[in-house]
Amino acid sequence: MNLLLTLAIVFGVLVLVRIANVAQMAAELSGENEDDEQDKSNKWNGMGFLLFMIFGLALMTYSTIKWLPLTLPVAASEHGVKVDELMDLNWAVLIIVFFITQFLLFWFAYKYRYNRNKRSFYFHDNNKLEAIWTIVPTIVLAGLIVTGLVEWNKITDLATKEDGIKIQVYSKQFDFTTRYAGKDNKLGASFFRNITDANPLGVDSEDVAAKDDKIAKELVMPVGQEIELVINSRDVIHSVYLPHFRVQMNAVPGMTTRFHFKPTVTTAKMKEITGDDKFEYIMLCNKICGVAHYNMKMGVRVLEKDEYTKWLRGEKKVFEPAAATPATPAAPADSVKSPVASI
Ligand SMILES: [Cu+2]
Repeated sequence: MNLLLTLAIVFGVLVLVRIANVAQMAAELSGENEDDEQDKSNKWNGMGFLLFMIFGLALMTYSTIKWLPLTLPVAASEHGVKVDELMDLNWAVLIIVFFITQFLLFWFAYKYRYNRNKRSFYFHDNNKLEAIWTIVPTIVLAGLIVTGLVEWNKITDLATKEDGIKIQVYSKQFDFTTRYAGKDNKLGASFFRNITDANPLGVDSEDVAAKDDKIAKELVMPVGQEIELVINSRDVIHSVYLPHFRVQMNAVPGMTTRFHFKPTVTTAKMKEITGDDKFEYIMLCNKICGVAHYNMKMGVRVLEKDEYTKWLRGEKKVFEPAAATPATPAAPADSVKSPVASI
């Protein structure tokens, strides 16, 4: 079938070439001026450029408008609103420049097609022109970069934000686990050698701060409160990605990364905003971390403060009082079920 198709295409092209040759010979025989032929051909090529431009730009505009509803809804975090503003500004500049340059590209191809009556104007250089096309993009780009950097520094500046509710996001191939700091807002220390089936995060059972730590399989946050995600990985690099909150931070084995932000829209409210009863926030792994990477995700909910407190009360502790007694502190090497070589 493929062979037939290839042969059909090859013969099709050959036929077209023959037809073009015959047309040319016919024109020569009928005594038409070769230059006129050339002019006509150039004109059609120029028109072709214009048609292609109109078709391409119309298609681009149409598909942008058509698929726009599939993009993310309004940002559900305080800094996310700023991120979106910067994104919109960048898009505005890009779209304006895109339309101007595309128009000029195709218009020039049409307007300045070969014409034997016109001679091109030669000049060696033009300082004014060069200054304009150097200075204008420099100012625009510097403006975009500086505003972006200022915002980025605000987002990542943890020094002034030590008041957040601490939630650990622990990543491994191929799932996330969350740990909530409890009343003292201190996460108990953890160490990979402590990892057992009963203690998947390797939390130190001797650490007083760990006593009230709670563990869960979803990320639940109270609305309007500063949240500090404390991010770790057990094996390879993962990435904690919360698209609706415009949050992303790598989870790196052997070190702790953090992200500080404030959720501003509850799940219930976002259902209203999107008009989608089934809407749920989601956390995804955004670093290709292995075969099941595509399925590495966790449900996220943003609740009113009292709902959050109620929910947290119902979750289980890392060390339930009964299970805490037989736990062996400073576990010897033979108790290590999942050694992690990378730390
Ligand atoms: Cu991953």
